[in-house]
Amino acid sequence: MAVLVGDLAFAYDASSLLRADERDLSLDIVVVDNDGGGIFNFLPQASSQPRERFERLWSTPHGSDLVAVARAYGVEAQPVEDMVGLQQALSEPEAPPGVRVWVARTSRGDNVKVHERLWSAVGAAVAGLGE
Ligand SMILES: Cc1ncc(C[n+]2csc(CCOP(=O)(O)OP(=O)(O)O)c2C)c(N)n1
Repeated sequence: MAVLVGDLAFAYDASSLLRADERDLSLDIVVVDNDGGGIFNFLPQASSQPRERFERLWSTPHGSDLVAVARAYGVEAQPVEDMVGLQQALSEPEAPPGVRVWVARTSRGDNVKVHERLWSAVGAAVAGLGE
């Protein structure tokens, strides 16, 4: 089984990894690490407030190495180098049981731009339906 979580959610509950190896678990935890709450970059505050204020009050970047955090709890952890490598690791049939953490570094700003492109494409496609 695999779960996908944001970096803040992971950081809040990281202590749940303690002694995870003693549980009968086969779990891959994929962390999208954009150094803070990326969801808030979609709010008007992201552009209406000075960057420093927005980062302090909304994004709350942790600045932590989450691979090191997971390893400190005794869990196997690796940075994600690319999507192909992650897909192969998650579909590995011979993977030993246990908990593994995969940390994918992303950018909150780039994420908003990707969504804006998708919204434009969807809007254009939907507008084309009426023709
Ligand atoms: C227990 C709890 N605390 C705080 C919040 C408020 N909250 C909603 S989204 C969010 C940020 C989540 O950040 P992250 O897990 O990094 O995911 P991302 O937004 O980057 O996808 C917070 C703090 C919440 N929903 N639940």
